[in-house]
Parts: sequence; C-alpha cells; structure tokens
Amino acid sequence: MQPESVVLYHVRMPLQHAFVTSTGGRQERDAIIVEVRDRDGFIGWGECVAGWEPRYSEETVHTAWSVLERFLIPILLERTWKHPRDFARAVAWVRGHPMAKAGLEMALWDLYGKHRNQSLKDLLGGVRNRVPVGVSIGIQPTPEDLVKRVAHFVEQGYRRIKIKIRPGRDLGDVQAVRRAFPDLPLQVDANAAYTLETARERLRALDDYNLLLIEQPLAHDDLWDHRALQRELRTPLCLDESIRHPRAARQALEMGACRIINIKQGRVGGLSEAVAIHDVARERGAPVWCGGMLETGIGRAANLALASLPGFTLPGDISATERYYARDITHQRFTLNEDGTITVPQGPGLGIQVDREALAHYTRFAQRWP
Ligand code: OSB
Ligand code: MG
Repeated sequence: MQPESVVLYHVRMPLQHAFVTSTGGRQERDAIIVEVRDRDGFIGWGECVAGWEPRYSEETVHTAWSVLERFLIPILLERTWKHPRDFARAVAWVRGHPMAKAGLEMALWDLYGKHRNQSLKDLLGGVRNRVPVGVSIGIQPTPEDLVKRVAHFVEQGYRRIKIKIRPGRDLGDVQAVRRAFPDLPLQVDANAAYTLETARERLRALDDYNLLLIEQPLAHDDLWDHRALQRELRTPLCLDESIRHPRAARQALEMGACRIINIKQGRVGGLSEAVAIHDVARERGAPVWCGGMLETGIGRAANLALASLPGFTLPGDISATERYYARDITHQRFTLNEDGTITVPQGPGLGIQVDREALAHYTRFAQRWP
C-alpha cells in the first residue's frame, strides 16, 4: 500500500440521548474521521475516537489532530506499507496519543482488506459472523427513569445492560434495576469515580446484586488499589481506562487488579495492539469484551470485527446505529438481530461505505495532506 493523500474531518454529531457518566455529560459527540487514498486508487477509512474534552483520557480532537498532522501523517506518507502492523511499529516511538495512532491505523486496515479482498474480521482472525451485544446506559435523572431506559433496551432484545454509576448514584440505581429485572445480565461502570476508601464504603454492597462485573471503579491510571479492592469483592473487577497496552494487561491479570478486560482499539493505539491484549488475556484464561466510544458506523464496523475474535466471550458495548444516531455517516445502519447479536460486516476491509453527504453535513473542519 502506498498512501498518497490523507484527509481529516472533524465531525460533531448529535446523539439520540445525552450520554452522562461520572465525568460529565454530552448531547453531541465529536470525532476525527480519517480518509487515506493510495496510489492504486483505493480509499481507506478510519475513526479517531478522541472527544471534545479530555475527560475519558488526556486526548482530545485537537491534541489528536496536532499529532496526526505533525508526526503520524508524515510517517504514513513517506513509504509503502506491507501490513498495518508495520505502521503500528513505525509510530511506536511517538509516546502516548493512542487514539490518534488508532484512527490512522484503522484506515490502513481498511485499505489492506480492500487490496486483499478480505474482511477485517478474517484479517484479524475472527471466528464469529455475529457477536452478542449489550447497551451502555448513561446516568439518568432518577432511578425510575433509569428503569424505563433499561426496560426499553431489554424489550429490544439486548443481551446485557451496563449502567453508569457515580458516588451517590450507585447502590440505589442497581437496586431499582435489579428489583425490576431480577435475572438480567447487568454490569456497572464508574469511570474512575471512586477512591479506595469510597469504593470500600459504597461498592462492597454491590456484591449482593449478582453483577457480571464492576468496571473501572478507581483512578484511570491505577492498578495497585484495584488489586486491593478486588481482594475484598466477590464480583469481578474489569479494567477499561487503566489498560493502555499489553504490558498493563499482563500486569493487571498477574497481580489480580481485575479478572476481566474491556478492550477498546482507540484507547490502546489501534487494532494491532487490541489483538495483542486479547492474546495476553486469552493465554491467562481471562475473558475480554469490546468496549465502545459511541462510534460512527466506521468505528462500529471495526469494533464488530474485533469482537469476533475467540477471546471476546462477554457481550460488547456495540449497539445498533439507532441507539446512537438518527443519521450516521455510513450507508449501512447496524441493527440488532433477534438473538441479541449484531452481524459482523463481510465486505472487504471494514465492509462499509461512507455517506459523503452525511459526512459533509457533520463536518466542522477538514484538511488534506499533502
Ligand atoms: O467508559 O466505556 C466507557 C463512552 C465514552 C467514554 C467512555 C465509555 C463510553 C461507553 C459507551 O460506555 C459505550 C458505547 O459506545 O456504546
Ligand atoms: Mg468504561
């Protein structure tokens, strides 16, 4: 593959529902869409999941744009690439900025698949054509509102529900949902809102509610305190923010900081690294599942392919398009199958077509290199 030009699009898309977590809420979602054109006339698409504000991690649309422009795009354009993994290796010296790297790497995977006429699922070693999925529900105004939202998605057929929690909106919310749905596969995500002390006070009580897991209760960069907390809980801890590379995954599992890992290709620097973390967990018998960042159809296609790998044994945060966007930027709209799965795209690369009219509609700023 010989990339010839790159276009970045900063998009802002209205969400169907405000998404509120312990770190704040948003009514819209920002992202950078990446378009790479190569000498053979193929086009590869990628999605950089950095958001508007540095709440989930340090990265934002603007830090990612800057690193892409100054460092990553020049590296991409300077040579030919046999495999997307070679690009991941070539940018490894750039410290941090995993979402920026992942957005560009995704476009290379799409190109690679189109050259070889193979789907991303097959390229990554996927083993399933449909993947079980769940919904991640933001903090609602009241627990009663939450129960209504949960009921709505349960009726649609989702396999499990994840609810966001924060100190003060934890036990009561879980109790309300459990009362209404005693057997529902249910998990919670705190997005790093607790300290070891507040977690001991408030989260130990959750052990009695048969949760699948508690996601990222403590600080975004912590492993050690999670280890202490996990020793005091029966419910498995799952790490999201804290797992940024395969080494952190290995260490977290070795020390017992968690028993389950949420894998997001953006958080870990791309699909190559995401597969490496999957392999680390699989060697140790730890389940993984595919997290989400409210992706457009582009990133959603990548997540579905990733979630088709054999170690992804828990339902992913990969919901139907209509749960996120009234109008998406891909022609494909992903829908929920009757068995609570979403079908993995089968076409070459990501297997999606971009709706250029919709992309232009949501674009706030675009730039082309060279
Ligand atoms: O912590 O998993 C998270 C969205 C943005 C930032 C962080 C998280 C999330 C989600 C959304 O939970 C999951 C989805 O894309 O459906
Ligand atoms: Mg999370």
